Amino acid sequence: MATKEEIITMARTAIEEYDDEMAEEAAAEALAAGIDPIEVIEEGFTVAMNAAGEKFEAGELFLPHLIAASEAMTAGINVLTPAIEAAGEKTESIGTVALGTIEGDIHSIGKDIVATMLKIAGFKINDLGRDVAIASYIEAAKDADVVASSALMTTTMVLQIQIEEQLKEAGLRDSVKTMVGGAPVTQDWADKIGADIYAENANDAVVKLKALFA
Ligand code: HCB
Repeated sequence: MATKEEIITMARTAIEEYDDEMAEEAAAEALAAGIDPIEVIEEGFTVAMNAAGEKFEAGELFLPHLIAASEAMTAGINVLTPAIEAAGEKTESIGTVALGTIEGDIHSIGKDIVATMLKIAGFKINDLGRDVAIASYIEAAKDADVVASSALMTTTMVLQIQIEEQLKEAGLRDSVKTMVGGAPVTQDWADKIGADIYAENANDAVVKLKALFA
């Protein structure tokens, strides 16, 4: 049976070689070997995906490469998700989180991982999808305890301010907590716009939201 290091390497190679089948195989081998699926996602797929993003920025890769890499990552995650959900705690709902990728932004992989992890931690998820209009977050806030946005681009993260402002205008800001995340988002940014929580990754989102509702 392959070792953890070999499986993590295979997961990275699958992204580097845009190989959906290899990504599925790495995921299946990880499950068979009893390796934490989250570790495979974070140490394997995500590391290689971020490297692809850097190469894209440097002009060494082009959009079709990013699309192919993200398809491979999604294929691998699809194999892991049922196991992650099955291993999850079956608790009463702690609270409802309305979560979406912000207007103008179609990056959904990270948002989906956050949704899965929060779900297994006992939160009810209202997945708003991607390219979510600010008005849709405000509407969803009426039935949520947390409004969470994901932004992967510097050009779209600025719209997270709009969520704060429009929640205030609708008189809803005091009845919900807001969470922001996504690669360019930082704690400084969250503080600047007045978001309640910044989560660096899915695990951080779980820890911080659980603490909030403890
Ligand atoms: Co895309 N892209 N992309 N992309 N893309 C980025 C984001 C760049 C940084 C790449 C680069 O230039 N270095 C860049 C943005 C630059 C900027 O800031 N302005 C970029 C660009 C420019 C673009 C296009 C504009 C390219 C083009 O068309 N010319 C285009 C966007 C079109 C649009 O949105 N309107 C585009 C398209 C794509 C795809 C379709 C090929 C693909 C997305 C597929 C999909 O999501 N279904 C893609 C990908 C995959 C990336 C990179 C390579 C990886 C993103 C990713 O999935 N990471 C990314 C490079 C990078 O981010 N370093 C690149 C892995 C996940 C697990 O990490 O950070 O998303 P995550 O999520 C974490 C974490 O942030 C946190 O938890 C997650 C799990 O741990 N988190 C939250 C996330 N959301 C949260 C919300 C919360 O409330 C709390 C925590």
